[in-house]
Amino acid sequence: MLRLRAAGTEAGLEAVGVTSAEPFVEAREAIEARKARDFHGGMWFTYGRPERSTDPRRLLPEANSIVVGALGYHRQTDGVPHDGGGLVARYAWEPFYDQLRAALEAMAVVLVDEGHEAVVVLDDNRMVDRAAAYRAGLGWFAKNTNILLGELGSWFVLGSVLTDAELPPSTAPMADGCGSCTRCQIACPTAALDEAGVLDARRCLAWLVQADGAFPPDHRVALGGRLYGCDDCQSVCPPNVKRIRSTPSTALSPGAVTSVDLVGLLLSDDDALMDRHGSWYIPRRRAEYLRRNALVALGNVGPAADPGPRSAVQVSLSSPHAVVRAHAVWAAKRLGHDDLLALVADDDDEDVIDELNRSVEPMLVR
Ligand code: B12
Repeated sequence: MLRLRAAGTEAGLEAVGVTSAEPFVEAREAIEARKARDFHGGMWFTYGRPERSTDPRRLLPEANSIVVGALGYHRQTDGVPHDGGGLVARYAWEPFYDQLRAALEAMAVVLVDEGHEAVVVLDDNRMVDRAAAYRAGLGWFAKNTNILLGELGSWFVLGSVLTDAELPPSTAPMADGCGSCTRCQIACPTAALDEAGVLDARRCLAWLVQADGAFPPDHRVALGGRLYGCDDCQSVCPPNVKRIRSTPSTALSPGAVTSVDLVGLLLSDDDALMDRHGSWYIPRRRAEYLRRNALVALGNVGPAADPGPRSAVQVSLSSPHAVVRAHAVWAAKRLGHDDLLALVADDDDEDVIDELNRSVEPMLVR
């Protein structure tokens, strides 16, 4: 176990724990309960086949143990230029899942060397990562549903190595430490966490940027300048705030993407967009959904008086994709460029017509 842990920590893991390969009964119940209340908002992931995602032995029938690892992704942002709007959530700034996979593989190698089977799994529809981390004693389920590693905070991605080795489980799950704190619930821009520990994905901006179809009109203004993901429920969490103040964070890697120039994105061609951002969850792997998100963000941050946002909206109004034209109508109205709507006056797509008829609160001119 010492060799195993050392392999993981040398490869960058900040915490390693072990649990049995028994099914995650509570996670299955939680998934079913959320589906019954429609809280999954059309998500599939682990919700698609909960009987599989909550039973590790569906992945490795001989599994006896799960070794769980956590890789920290908080990075220093002092002096990082902010590039024209489109905010990217921290977990997507760098390929942290690749770094996590490499660290888990380093532990798998140790197990295989000792004659065991080992299967690495992370951020995969076939396994509930948080439930494994919780049972392996890495942290508790915070009210924002993230696994909070005590004073280390929650800026961690999680993954596992399933193995037939019989490893001694770590200590019991960590006791709840949120107490009476409700900061994450209050900070959520769309009240998606009104019930502690239960996320209503229909309102969660992190899901809405990944979901298919129109961006829900009621949550467009709340999206602000976000392009991908949302960090609000973690940014306000006291252990996260404290850790950032007291521990110097790792520097950002060259090539990290913390924000994306929205105008540049909207003026790029689809191939360039997918080349740059293809590792993100983009609905149906189609660039028009990235444009949709960018148009909502642009409608919120503008600046309305600048020629760049105006020409990005103008180009988008002529898109062959109705979802892009429809959201460009919204952005044009938000930025006060109603004169551009003449470009879609004869559009016969229902969604575009609906947007033309929708009343939109103009953005305050800055
Ligand atoms: C689907 C999914 C999403 C969905 C839904 C998230 C959700 N809360 O269910 C969306 C797209 C919204 C999303 C967003 C994010 N995600 Co996500 N996501 C997943 C995925 C693929 C499955 C999660 C899942 O199974 N949910 C099902 C529900 C039922 O699980 P749960 O919320 O954990 O449920 C437990 C708690 O609710 C608890 N519980 C039940 N009742 C109560 C009551 C109280 C009072 C409390 C405290 C707890 C509690 O028990 C439940 C069962 O175990 C995992 C990867 C994986 N394969 O596991 C990543 C994962 C959960 N996501 C991750 C990340 C980083 C994020 C974001 C931070 C990214 C971002 N910045 O935008 C946000 C965080 C939003 C949030 N507050 O959850 C990490 C979380 C790491 C961590 N420290 O916890 C994971 C584990 C990916 C990874 N491998 O690292 N995600």
